[in-house]
Amino acid sequence: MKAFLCLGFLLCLYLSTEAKVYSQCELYRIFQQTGLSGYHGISAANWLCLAYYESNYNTAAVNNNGPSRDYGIFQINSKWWCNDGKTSGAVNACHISCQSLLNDNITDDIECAKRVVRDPQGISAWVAWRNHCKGKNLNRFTSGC
Ligand SMILES: [Ca+2]
Repeated sequence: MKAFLCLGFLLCLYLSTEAKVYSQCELYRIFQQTGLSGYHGISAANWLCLAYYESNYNTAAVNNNGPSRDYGIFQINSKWWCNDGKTSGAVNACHISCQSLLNDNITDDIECAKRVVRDPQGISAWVAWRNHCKGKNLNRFTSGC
């Protein structure tokens, strides 16, 4: 029992030290470097707006929506895209563990986001994008970076 508690504590410590809240300009640079900016015709400002309203740029963000959960800065869903081992009928189209969407390395998150927008729904798959970013002036997301 002691060993389990210790393992649990270390795991929490590991996960909490690995998570990160990015700044807008830091994310902007990473989006440029990884080719997310402009991917599928979607500008950096749109990606930043999406990530802001989905997670506040916090990689540790998890939201439980009942049958499935959303993970990381892009709030990627366990029903379709990642595997959290507790979502029935999960597809895991990105072939990744949902836990890997919570650490400070967002390379895999970006690859998965690219996969999401290649689907017919495109960026409209993200409710926060539809509600807060679609058709809006998004200059404030990239100005000053
Ligand atoms: Ca990651």
